[in-house]
Amino acid sequence: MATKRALITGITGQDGSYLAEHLLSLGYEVHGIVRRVALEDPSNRLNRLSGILDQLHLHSASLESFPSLYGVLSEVRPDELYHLAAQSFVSYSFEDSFSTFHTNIDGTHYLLEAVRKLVPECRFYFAGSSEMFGHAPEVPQSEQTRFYPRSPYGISKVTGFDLSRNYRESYDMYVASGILFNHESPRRGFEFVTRKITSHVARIKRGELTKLPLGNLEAKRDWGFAGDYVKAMHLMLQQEKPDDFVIATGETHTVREFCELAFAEAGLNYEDYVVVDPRFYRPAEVHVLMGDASKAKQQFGWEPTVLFPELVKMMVQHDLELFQAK
Ligand code: NAP
Ligand code: F7E
Repeated sequence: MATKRALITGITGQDGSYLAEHLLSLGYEVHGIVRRVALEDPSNRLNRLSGILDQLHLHSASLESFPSLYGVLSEVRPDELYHLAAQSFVSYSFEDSFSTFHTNIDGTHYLLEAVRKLVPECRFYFAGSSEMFGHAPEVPQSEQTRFYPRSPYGISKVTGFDLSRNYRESYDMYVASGILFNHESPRRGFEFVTRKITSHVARIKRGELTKLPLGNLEAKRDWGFAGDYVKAMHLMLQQEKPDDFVIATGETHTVREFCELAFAEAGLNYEDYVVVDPRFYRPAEVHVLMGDASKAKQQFGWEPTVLFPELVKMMVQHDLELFQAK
């Protein structure tokens, strides 16, 4: 069988790096879209890809530019396209909703249109999010749950999801959306709450910091491991027909519980260090997310292998070593 060619947008991010490794392990030829500046500063901006850089084909393009995306697609002509690039930080989307919409909505639209024009048989994955559920009318949330986004980020993902479905239905294209709940790892960005906590634990342990300022400690999230979730992205593009799937662990925990376990993992009591700082509250909060991934389990056998305590432990242990080495 001919080698399959995959193109990943957002390959430098947490998920992009795990997905690239997974696809390489399956024998794919892996291409990635990066911003031009990343190629100028590879040691910093491509650091998540450092172990596999020599096996990748990287192309510079911008989600803000249709011609640049069109150019890469006409050169690569992928069999599968994983569209992961996005302004993914919910807090920032309140500060600059306009650029979030431009990147997340127009960027998705440009890609879908370029695929339709150039490679309509290419299978397309859209990175949807549990933030689309927002103020959800039910717990747990499934593919049937109504969307009620509570941030510009959530709105941008609902629009990307609707665009993706509309291309599937209007042009008979293979477009699948994952509705992924929070997934974390030692490669998570430092501003997201899990990595903020685990990196602070490590720096407090070293005596570099004395406090961890956080916002809403009662928010509940369904946290899984990114390495498990990228496998589901790949499986979604291997089905006979394109469809949308929730990917989640089915458990929910508060930010406070995450703190409790993370500090305990380093032999500390979180109550001695965590302070509530109103600057980290959001104008509108999503209070409870918990996913029902039974459709994915039934259709392609996907299940999480890493649950909450193991995830916290993995991230804390990684950061204790990382900051020890600094
Ligand atoms: P991430 O670590 O923040 O990575 C985002 C990627 O998008 C980076 O490679 C970034 O490139 C790229 N990007 C951002 N703006 C861009 C632009 N204007 N042009 C080109 N590239 C741009 O995110 P992630 O956690 O891997 O998430 C991957 C996708 O899944 C995102 O679409 C996110 O919204 C979605 N998602 C994530 C989760 C989660 O819990 N992680 C859950 C549901 C959905 P630079 O390196 O150059 O900044
Ligand atoms: O916040 C609360 C905050 O920024 C989680 C993205 O990957 O997952 C992610 O979005 C919760 C929220 O992730 C702080 O209010 C408290 O309730 O880690 P987060 P997120 O907003 O859930 C979804 C599924 C995505 O799609 C997104 O791309 O933690 N929280 N105190 C805090 N959050 C942050 N960041 N910082 C705090 O100090």
